[in-house]
Formats: sequence, C-alpha cells, structure tokens
Amino acid sequence: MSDLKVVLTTPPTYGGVTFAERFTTERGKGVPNFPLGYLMSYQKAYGDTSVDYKVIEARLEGLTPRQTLRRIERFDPDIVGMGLLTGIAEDCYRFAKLLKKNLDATVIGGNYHLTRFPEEGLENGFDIVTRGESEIQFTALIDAYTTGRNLSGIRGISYRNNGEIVHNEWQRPVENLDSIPFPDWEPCPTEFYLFSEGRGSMITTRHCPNNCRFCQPERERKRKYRPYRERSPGNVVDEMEWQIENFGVNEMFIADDNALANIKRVERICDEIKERRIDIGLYCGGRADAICRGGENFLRKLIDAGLRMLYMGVENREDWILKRYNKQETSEQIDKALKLCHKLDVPVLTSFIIGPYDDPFTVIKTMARCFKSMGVQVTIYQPLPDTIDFEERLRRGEKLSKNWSDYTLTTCITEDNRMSKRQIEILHKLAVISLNVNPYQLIRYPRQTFFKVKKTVSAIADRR
Ligand code: B12
Ligand code: SF4
Repeated sequence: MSDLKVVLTTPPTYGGVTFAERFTTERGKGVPNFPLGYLMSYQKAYGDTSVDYKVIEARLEGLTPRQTLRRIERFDPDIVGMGLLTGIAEDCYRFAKLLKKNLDATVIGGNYHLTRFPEEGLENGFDIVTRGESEIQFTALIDAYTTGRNLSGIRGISYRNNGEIVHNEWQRPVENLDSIPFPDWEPCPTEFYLFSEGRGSMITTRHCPNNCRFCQPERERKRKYRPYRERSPGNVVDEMEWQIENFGVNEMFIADDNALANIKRVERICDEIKERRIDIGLYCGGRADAICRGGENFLRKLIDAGLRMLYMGVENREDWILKRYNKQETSEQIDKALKLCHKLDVPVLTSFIIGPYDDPFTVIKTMARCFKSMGVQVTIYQPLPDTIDFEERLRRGEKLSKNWSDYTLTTCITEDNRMSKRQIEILHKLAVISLNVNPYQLIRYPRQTFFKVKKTVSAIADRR
C-alpha cells in the first residue's frame, strides 16, 4: 500500500479557450479525456491499486491558473500529470512552471507534443516526459515512485539525470487493446463530460492504417509508437453496454481516427449490437474509400445498427491536391460515398482543409461538394509537429513557427502558398460561416443549424 496521491489535469487557459476547443465542446460539455481515463485504468489493473487519483478538467471547468493551483494544493499530490497537444503546449509550460514554484510534487507530461519535443518539456517545468502511448511507462513510473526504483530501466521516458537529459529507449505500446480496461472515469468531473447528457464516447481502434502527410509520422516513428491496432468487436460492444448501464447513455460517438478501416470488423460490431438488442445512436468517422468498398449493403448494416451520422474528411475536390496530401482516395470515391449517404439519408459532417495548394476556385469547388452536409468543419492547413510534412519542411530548412499557440488550425503558417496568408484566412472565415448556415441546412437540419450558429458566434467572439 502506497497511499500515493496523483492529480491529472488539463492546463488552465492563459487567454481564452482556442477557436478549435469552442467547436469541440458543446454547451460546456466536452468529450471525456480518453488518455487520462486509460492511464488510470491500466495503472490500477497492472500496478499499485491504492493510488488516490483526482482529475481536474481546468479548461472545461473554466478554472483560472490560480484556481487550478489551489485545487491541486488542497489535494496535496505527490505527482501531477498533464498531456500536451501542440495548440495548448504554451499554456501547459506556463502552468508546469507555476506548479514547480508552488508545489513539492513531481510533474509528469505526455501526449503528442512532448513525444516530438521531450527536451522542450524538460526545459519548461516538467520533471519527466513519457513518449508515445504511455500506459506501460506511466504504470512503471508510479511503481518506481513507490519503490524508489531507478528510472534508467523504464522505456519510453525522458528525464534529467545529474542535469543531463536522458532519453530511454522507445516503449512499444500495448499490443492487445482488449487487455486495457475501460477508461476509469471515477476520479473525473463527469458532469462536464458529454455522457452526463446521455451522449457516450469511446475509442475502438488506435491510430490509422493510412498515411496522410499532414497527419501521420514518418514510417519508422509510426512503426515504433503509433501502429494501427483494433479492439475486438466483443470488447467494443461490452463497453457500449457498460456505458449504457453506468452512465445511461443512448448515443455513442466513436472518436477513432479511422473507425471504418476494417470493414469486416465493423460488420461484426454491427452484428453484435443487433444480437445483444442494443438500442443506441451511433456517430462515427469514416473514409469515403471504406464506404465505396463496403457499398450499399455495408452502409445499410451500419444504419440498422444505429448509425445516425458520419464524419468524413473530404479535404479537397482536386485529385492532384489529394495526391499531394497522400490521401489515398480519389475525388470520384468521395463523390460516390457522399451520394450513397445522401441516398440512404445518412447525415454527413464533412471536413476539409484550405492549404498551400489551393486557390479560390479549388476552395469553392470543395465547398460546393460539402454544401449538402449537415455541418462542415473547415480548417487551415498546418504541418503539425511530427507529421511527415512537418519533418520534410524542417529538413528543407523552412522556418516553421515555434509559437505553438498558432497551431490550432485556424491561422496560416505555411510559406509556399498559392494564395496570400491573408486570403487564406479570409476564405477560411467565409467558408465556415457560409457552409454552416446555408439554406439547405436550415431546411433539412434546423435543430443542428441552430446550435451551430450559436457555437460559431461564441467561437468567433472568443477567438484569441
Ligand atoms: C479523440 C480525439 C479528439 C477528441 C477528444 C480528445 C480528448 N478529450 O481526449 C476531440 C474531438 C475533442 C479532439 C479535439 C481536437 N483535436 Co484531437 N484527436 C483525437 C484522436 C482521434 C484520438 C485521441 C485519443 O484519445 N487517443 C487514444 C489515447 C489513449 O491515446 P493518446 O491520446 O495518444 O494518449 C496517450 C499518449 O499520448 C499519452 N498521454 C496523453 N496524455 C498524457 C498525459 C500524461 C500525464 C501522460 C503521462 C501521458 C499522456 O498516454 C496516453 C495513453 O496511451 C487523436 C488522433 C490519435 N490517433 O490519437 C486526435 C489528435 C490528438 N487531435 C488533434 C488535434 C489537432 C485536435 C484539435 C486541435 C482539432 C480541432 N481543430 O478541433 C482539437 C483540440 C483539442 C484541444 N483541447 O487542444 C491532433 C493533435 C496534434 C498535436 N500535435 O497536437 C491529433 C493527434 C490528430 C492529428 N493527427 O492531427 N480530438
Ligand atoms: S487524415 Fe484520417 S485517413 Fe489520413 S492518416 Fe489521418 S486519420 Fe488516417
């Protein structure tokens, strides 16, 4: 028994929530924090069961840095952990330094941004950084803390030893996803999560078999820490039942990168839902090529299992631009998939990128393709750290912004554009407004359009 106390938190904001965050939360409720839920459930299953956890959702709860600090102080933790996506990295660093100044606790950081820039974390308030998926190394760290074991044997972490930064060997992530227990939501402020309104969410696969240049890391890093893996259909449907029983959910948002990648597996999930007579509305993302491969029967099967909406990355109307992104699907496939969804009355939420290869005509053509969607998410192309494109640009000597707050997909940071940065940003705003409040949507999806207008207005008003 250790009686170790651990706080896991999102960083408080130092300047208003980002534009992107406004869109991903609804009426103050957000998608549950999968990484934190999984870190805790795995640690409890395979390590010391007496660890006392508290999760603070500083951003969702609207806490200031001082308020967050006071909450953490009251809990008097031995360890504080934070995950860093690039867009919120600056906030994380400021808060980690505040923690170090005020608390006698070990500050651990993880997630995408620190996987690429572990040194940066160690220079900005973090004592230890975990790289890649971290269930195994997090459990080992807790174990080391309670037993006094040396950090040198723990793979997948970076830390300082006598002032020198040490990067231990990579840790391969958990191979069998079914061996990870369902995320632990007990220590979380669940009233801020969507499932408090009956809307569940889950992750059924990790990562993606495709290799879009703006999304995936180069082959070697992908092999080491981001291989595509799937949970078994039985395990997925077990979690659906668990969420229904424990949180009373009646909708399920499948937050995978590429949920329909393996058609046979998805069909088995649908069969299992039917066999167990589960009545649930399903919302998930899927690529057009999967819809085309599966065809009408596949889509009907999904609808029969409860599909209420599909989220599809359309990206662009031009084949040559899709090729540059290495999207590995054609404009014809995207058209065909959208038509099929339309024919079977499946609302589609599309997303597309305005990027360096676009001119006003390619943007208008892509917008036309998305016109009949239930909603459209438009982002500006950014080479996010660790992606194939980011690394290639760095190698070419391109000066990429190191102001991480720019990386929220709403500003233009690339230099090799066919349009000016200003034109791209103006087109982006026009596209967001015109596509999300168009006459077609107002008639076909009046309720959703109302909420979207509300969100768009408050996101624009709150933009930093
Ligand atoms: C689900 C998801 C979301 C959800 C919910 C996220 C949530 N609450 O957890 C929603 C839809 C809200 C979302 C929003 C956004 N997302 Co998102 N999202 C994902 C997605 C598809 C899955 C994430 C996930 O849960 N994976 C499963 C968990 C178990 O794995 P994990 O997140 O990697 O966590 C592990 C490790 O990273 C590490 N770790 C993570 N946190 C911590 C903390 C500590 C203390 C430790 C020790 C370790 C650790 O251990 C975890 C367990 O193994 C990923 C893509 C992906 N394949 O991961 C993109 C991804 C994370 N999102 C991304 C982006 C850009 C965004 C948005 C900015 C997009 C937008 N324009 O709206 C917003 C911003 C959100 C924000 N607050 O900043 C990028 C991040 C890139 C980057 N470098 O930061 C990703 C990688 C997609 C991509 N390739 O572009 N997202
Ligand atoms: S953009 Fe979508 S399809 Fe492409 S690699 Fe990322 S998750 Fe996979």
